[in-house]
Amino acid sequence: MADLNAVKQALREQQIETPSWAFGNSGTRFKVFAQAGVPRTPEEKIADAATVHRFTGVAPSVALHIPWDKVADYSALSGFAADLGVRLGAINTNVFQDDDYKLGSVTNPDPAVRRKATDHLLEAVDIMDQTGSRDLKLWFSDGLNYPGQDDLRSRQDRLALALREAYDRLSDDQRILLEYKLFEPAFYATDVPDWGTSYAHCIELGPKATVCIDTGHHAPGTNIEFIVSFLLRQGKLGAFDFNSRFYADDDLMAGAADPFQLFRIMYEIVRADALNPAYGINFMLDQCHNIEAKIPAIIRSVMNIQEATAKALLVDRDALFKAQAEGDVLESNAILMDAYNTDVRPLLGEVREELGLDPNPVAAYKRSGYQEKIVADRVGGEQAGWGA
Ligand code: RM4
Ligand code: MN
Repeated sequence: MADLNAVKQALREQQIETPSWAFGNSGTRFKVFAQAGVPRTPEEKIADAATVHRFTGVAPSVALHIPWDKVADYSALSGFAADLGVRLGAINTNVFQDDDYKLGSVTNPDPAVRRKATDHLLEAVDIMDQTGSRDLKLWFSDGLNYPGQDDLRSRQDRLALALREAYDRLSDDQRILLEYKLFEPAFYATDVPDWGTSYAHCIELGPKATVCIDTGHHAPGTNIEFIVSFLLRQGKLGAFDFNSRFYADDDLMAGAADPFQLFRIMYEIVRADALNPAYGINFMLDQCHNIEAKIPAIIRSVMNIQEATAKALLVDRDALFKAQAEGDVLESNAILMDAYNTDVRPLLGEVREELGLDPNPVAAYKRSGYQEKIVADRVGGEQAGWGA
């Protein structure tokens, strides 16, 4: 049996980072449905993130996206966040939204465009110096639509050069998180398509570069927990972008499409004793809430991750390892499934009460009047996010 007190302590100490952009408007290429009360400024996004933390107790940091969250004074923004009880987390770069990046950013055949993109990465590290952020999160939309369009190998060389510049600019306590994605926006070849490519570049860079796994960025059917387990063993798993998907990069709420997969991922984390923030993995969300209310959706996502984690912590590992060593296939599987099939909601309710929180964060949020307040207050100005 797993030690219940240890399980509860691990759950109290768990930390999940929310993404500033998930509070803004989003949609598909067909339509963005604007929502009332959506933030207009980075400060309002941070206030919403702080609200998620207030009701969950486990979301103490918020990731920023530059230039979406550009401000004149990042130290002041950091102070603003601290006053609301949260801190600024990973800095996400954006080298995918400028006309210059049509044929790529750091892998573009034009050296001037590569310079511009690399300068943006360096600018992001300047911002990290002011926000106190540890993580520079890099996702490159770079890729090709047609065979022969550009030289695959040269593009890897260009990517390596840009990464090296960014890496050399990091201070000792800063890191690069290199994210990968199979396809989209490029449809034929992506320059960082998979964990192996990210891992190889991270190895080339050095100890301050690690892989970021976005759970929506794989081919259907990919065994993500294998990737988690492998990277943990290599000491190269730096972060997650959690979300869930039915088809491609759907960016739905974490745990909504496949809670069993999320449990299997969290089991590998627990198995490696990598859950505690001290281990250094940044457990982030990267989602879009196109049709559902954003703040309760993010609260729900945090709760889904907590539930998967609680189940993973409940796995009787001694019994599991014994059954595995004995080659008892059915018993091994049964032990894992026993934990997965446990209703952990009462346990998490207790954990929240021990943290001085309401056991049901979504209900508490709904009662709080925060949603009505932002709808009333945030009138005029331009809402953050994709254009409506
Ligand atoms: C990308 C990628 C990045 C995120 C952007 C908004 O698909 O997942 O992590 O920063 O979207
Ligand atoms: Mn992502």
